[in-house]
Amino acid sequence: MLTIYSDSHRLQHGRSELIDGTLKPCFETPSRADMVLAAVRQRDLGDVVHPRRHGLEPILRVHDEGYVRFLETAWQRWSEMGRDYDALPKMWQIRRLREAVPEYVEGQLCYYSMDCGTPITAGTWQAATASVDVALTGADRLIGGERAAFALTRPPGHHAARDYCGGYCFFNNAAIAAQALRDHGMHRVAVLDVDYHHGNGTQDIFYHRSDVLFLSIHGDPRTEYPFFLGFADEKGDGEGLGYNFNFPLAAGSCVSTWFFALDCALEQIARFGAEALVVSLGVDTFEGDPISRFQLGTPDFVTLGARLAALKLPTLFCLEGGYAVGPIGDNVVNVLAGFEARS
Ligand code: SP5
Ligand code: ZN
Repeated sequence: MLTIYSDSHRLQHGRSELIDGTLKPCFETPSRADMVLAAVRQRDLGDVVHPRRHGLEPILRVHDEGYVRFLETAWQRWSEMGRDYDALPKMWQIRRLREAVPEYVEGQLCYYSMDCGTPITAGTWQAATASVDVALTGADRLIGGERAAFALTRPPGHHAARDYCGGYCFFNNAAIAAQALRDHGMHRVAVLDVDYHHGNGTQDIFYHRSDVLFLSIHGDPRTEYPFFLGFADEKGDGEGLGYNFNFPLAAGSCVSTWFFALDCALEQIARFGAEALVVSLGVDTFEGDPISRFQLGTPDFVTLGARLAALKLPTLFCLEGGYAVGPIGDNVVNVLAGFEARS
């Protein structure tokens, strides 16, 4: 399988995130992508190519222009105030506060953020746009007739919605790629999110649409991040009613429970008649993940890949979470190798 990768991911290197009440070193680090790339090479998954630049147009098909311009200028405006440390929000536009977009950069940072774990740094814009290019180059390959591609996207994307960042995500790589597939003639696209955390951004983006099916298997938001979305009764709205499926599982759920939910999701994808599949591939479902609570073992990821291959669809994998840095490479490549073995 072809891998698309850019060194620019390194430019996103935040210092800290707010977790359990304290500022801790970011879990989402450059070493994650380095480890995945090393495993891709070591296990001979296939060629590794650089992304092609796609510009802002495909991003603006999915994201709000004000939000995009904010990300483009945020670091410069923040650093012009003499600040040389990461930009993190400290307040949110919660209920009954003014809804207008603030003018001041710090107000905008608060307005356009979902959490205090997604630092904007000097290189965020470059890294986030390169990550989108990685996903879009993968989509190009599918459009060109390839069976599958692996977009080694970092920073990840599935928590980023139309007009906010969060959960280490700035642009929703998988959603932008799915939209690109739609714009290039694929009529029905399914996005399956297997990251431990609900893909709130992707759900938000496609919630009113029937041409992109969204499905997510994740830790139950009653106890797990992102808390405010990802419940089973969220089924889509308007035209999109019946095209959104959430499979929240209790934290600590066992492997067979997880695979049962996967089978339910795959059945829906087959029923939908998808012409292509985008997989939001987080491996924070791993038993050793430091911030998550499912129990998949490294060999289980081979099974996941094999089950995905059984759909017989053109498939684009976009990397999302996974914070057990040592095993992340094997876990990710196991999915891709399991897929290839059954293709
Ligand atoms: C892409 C992705 O996987 N983003 C995840 C963002 C999660 N951020 C908040 C995690 C909170 C975890 N709390 C448990 C801490 C264990 N001490
Ligand atoms: Zn995650």
